[in-house]
Amino acid sequence: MVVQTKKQVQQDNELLAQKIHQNLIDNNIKSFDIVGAIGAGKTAILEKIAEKLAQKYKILVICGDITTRVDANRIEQYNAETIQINTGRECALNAYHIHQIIKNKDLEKYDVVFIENVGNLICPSEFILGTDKRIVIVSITEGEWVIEKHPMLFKMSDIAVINKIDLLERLGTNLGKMTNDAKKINPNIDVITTSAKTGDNIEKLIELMGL
Ligand SMILES: Nc1nc2c(ncn2[C@@H]2O[C@H](COP(=O)(O)OP(=O)(O)OP(=O)(O)O)[C@@H](O)[C@H]2O)c(=O)[nH]1
Ligand SMILES: [Mg+2]
Repeated sequence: MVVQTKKQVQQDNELLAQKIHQNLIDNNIKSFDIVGAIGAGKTAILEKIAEKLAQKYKILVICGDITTRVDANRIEQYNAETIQINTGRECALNAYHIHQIIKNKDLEKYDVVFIENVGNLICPSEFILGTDKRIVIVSITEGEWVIEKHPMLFKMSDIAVINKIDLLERLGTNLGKMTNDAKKINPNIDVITTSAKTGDNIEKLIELMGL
């Protein structure tokens, strides 16, 4: 019997993620994984992105959730191909989940791959997935302390999205603190505020992604 330590599992995950990334690069695919708290607006933002980009690019979206096909069905309405992974009791996707999907796909068909991770700000920090960029999404409804209290994903992300700014006046959340916290944790991170409801700054986010 072989008992793997957590560190070994993460190392194996990293190797597989590197293989996935090379495979995506070899097929000229731009790839992004989206992490963030439950209900922060990951799917809503992907819906908006798919709505704007599905004419221009052939998009594949892989959605991770404990159960259901709700998110994949939502995004599919905007002409992106979707695959839903149900993780059961696992609180994050890992490279093995992505490998299972990618290995059976004709990757030449796609231009962009998005992966929406299971909603939470903790577990996804343990596993990289082999994408070009990681995007972390929080919203102002989670309170201005959410970034300060969950620094891990901000350390390892390229773009931080603060969503639901259409609700700012009503909630009075300290947006400046949230932006400063993200920059303090990771000076290289791009911070952008959005509203998936009104579409505010979605174009700018797409630009930041280089799409
Ligand atoms: N007012 C407002 N509501 C939003 C915005 N973005 C998302 N919502 C709403 O917030 C709720 C959760 O949005 P989702 O897109 O499902 O969030 P999620 O991060 O994908 O959630 P999980 O996949 O369950 O982790 C939905 O009712 C959305 O309509 C926004 O910018 N403004
Ligand atoms: Mg979702």
